[in-house]
Amino acid sequence: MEMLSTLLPPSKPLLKSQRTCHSGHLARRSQRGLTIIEVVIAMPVVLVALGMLVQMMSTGGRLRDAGREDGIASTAAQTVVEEMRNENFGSLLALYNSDPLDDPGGPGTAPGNTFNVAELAGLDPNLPDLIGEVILPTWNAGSVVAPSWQIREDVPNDLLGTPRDLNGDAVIDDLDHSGDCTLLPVVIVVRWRGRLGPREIRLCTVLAEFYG
Ligand SMILES: [Ca+2]
Ligand SMILES: [Ca+2]
Repeated sequence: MEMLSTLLPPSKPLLKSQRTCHSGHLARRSQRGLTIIEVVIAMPVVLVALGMLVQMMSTGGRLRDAGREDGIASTAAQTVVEEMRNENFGSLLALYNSDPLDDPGGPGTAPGNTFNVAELAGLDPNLPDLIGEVILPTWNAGSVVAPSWQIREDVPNDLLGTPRDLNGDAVIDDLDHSGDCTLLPVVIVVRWRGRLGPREIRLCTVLAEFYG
């Protein structure tokens, strides 16, 4: 053993600076490796989070647009009702039916039973411009080419609440009440194709004639 120790020089202990350099190198390698692993693990998470954020922003945008469309449609329907309230009660049938020939101011001068909401009609070029409709408890006693519109109590319509008494005699009959009705149920419908697809709002009300 004495001989071996003589022949083989004793291994030199590492200097402190050498140990520090070696361990620092290992640490940097470890750190670099961990950083790459972390990036690889984090990338899908970041991508999923970004995807969810984009989806949330897109959904939020569609909902905001749909809310704005509903507001436009509601305002348009309410405007038509206000215009009807400002008209002579006895002229409402002629003003808001589909026959332009009986318009009180001359043929084609009345609003009729349809109306346009330009901001909504423009969303889909395939839809007609007239996307609003006025529905009254009417009955055509004439024909398609020569209509004769009446106000009737016996027309079944859930939205209008008919059959119902419209002239205050507590009787529901099948007569024409365009000359003596005191209540006129009205439904305003607006249909359009918006950001969330086909949409529709209905405004149901009852106009009444008041005697001063
Ligand atoms: Ca008319
Ligand atoms: Ca009646």
